[in-house]
Amino acid sequence: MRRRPERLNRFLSVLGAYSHPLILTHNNPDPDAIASAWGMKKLLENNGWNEVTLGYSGLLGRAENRALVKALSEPFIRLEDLEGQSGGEPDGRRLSTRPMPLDAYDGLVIVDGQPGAGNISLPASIPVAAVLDHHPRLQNLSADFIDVRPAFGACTALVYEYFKQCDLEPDKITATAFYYAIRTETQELGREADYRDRWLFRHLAHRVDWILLHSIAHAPVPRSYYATFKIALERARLYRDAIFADAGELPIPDASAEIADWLLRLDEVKWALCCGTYRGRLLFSLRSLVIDARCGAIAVRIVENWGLAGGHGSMAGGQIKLAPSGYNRNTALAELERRYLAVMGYSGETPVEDPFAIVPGELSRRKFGADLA
Ligand SMILES: [Mn+2]
Repeated sequence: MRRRPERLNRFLSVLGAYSHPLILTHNNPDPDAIASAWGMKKLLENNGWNEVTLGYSGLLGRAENRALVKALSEPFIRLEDLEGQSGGEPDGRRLSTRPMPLDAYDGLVIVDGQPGAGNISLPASIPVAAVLDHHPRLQNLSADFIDVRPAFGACTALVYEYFKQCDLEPDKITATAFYYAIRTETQELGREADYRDRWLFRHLAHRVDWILLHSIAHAPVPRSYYATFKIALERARLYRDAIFADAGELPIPDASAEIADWLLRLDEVKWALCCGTYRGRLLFSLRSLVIDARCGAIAVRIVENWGLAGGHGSMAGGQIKLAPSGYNRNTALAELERRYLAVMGYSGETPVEDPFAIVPGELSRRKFGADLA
C-alpha cells in the first residue's frame, strides 16, 4: 500500500481526537466555501467519521448558492438557528437532518476562512481543531492543525488535494460542486488561479453534470436582484479609472460583490468599489484589474481604525458597524468614499456623476462593444 502523505496523515491523526467535528465556513458562504465544506464532509466520512455536520453564519443569499446547496441535498445548518438567536433573516430552508445542539460538537474544522478574520463568526464554546484556507495567513492564527496556502485560487482545490491523497474521486454531484466553485472563485481560471486549480478544473470536467451545473449557475432571481443593480448604476460615480457605487439597502450581503465584479467590466475602469447597507452595517467589495493590485491590503487601509476588511490580490471586502461608530448611512457612505479616494490617491478629483445616464437620442449612436486596443 502507498504511504499516506505526511500532511494528510497529520490531519487525520489530529482530527482523530475529535469525534464530533463541526465544519464551518466563512459567513454568507460562497460557492468555494460551500464546496470546500462539502468536500471536507465527504473526506471525513470516508475516513470513519459518521454524519459530519456543516455549518455557517449569516445568509445563503445568492440564488446560485442556494441552488448549489439544494443540489447537495441541503447539508448546511445555520448556527443562529442552533443557538436560537436571530442573527439574520431566516432563510426559509428546511433542514434535511436534525442538527445536534451546539455543545454536542467538540471541534471546529474551518474551511475557506480563518478564526480572527472579520468575515467569520465562531461559536466560542468549541475549540478550533483545524483550519484549511487559501486567504493570506493571519497573525496569531492558532489551531491544532493549520494548512493555509494562499497560492491556491480556490480553497476547493486545496481540499481536493486531501481527497486525491485518500484515493477518493468525487461523485457526479460533488464534481459539479467543485467545478462550479473553481469556476466562480477564479472567474473561469482567469483570476488568482494556479496550476492546481487549472488541473483540477480540467480533471473534473469529465464528471460534471452539465444540466445540474446550468440550473445552479442560472438559478432564477427575484426583482430585488435587478433593483439593486439599478440603484448601483444610478448612484455610481466615476473617478478616472475608479468607480464607486452605492447599491442602497442590500437584499443579501453578497450583492455588493456581484455588482463590483460586474462594474469592473466597464472599459474605463480598473478599480470598482460597490457598497451597501445590510442589518446595521455598511458592506463593501473592492475589485481590481491591475496586476499585483493588493486589494486586501487596500481594503484594510480603507477601514483603518473604523471597520474590518480582508481579501486577496484582486478582490477584497470589508464592513463597518454603523451605530457604535457614530455614523449613519449617509455619513458612513461619504466617509467610505473619502477614504477610498484617499487611499487611491484620487482625493480632490471631480467625479463623473451618473455615468450611465440615458441621453435621449444619443443611445442609438453609441457603440456596445468596447474598441479593442
Ligand atoms: Mn475561497
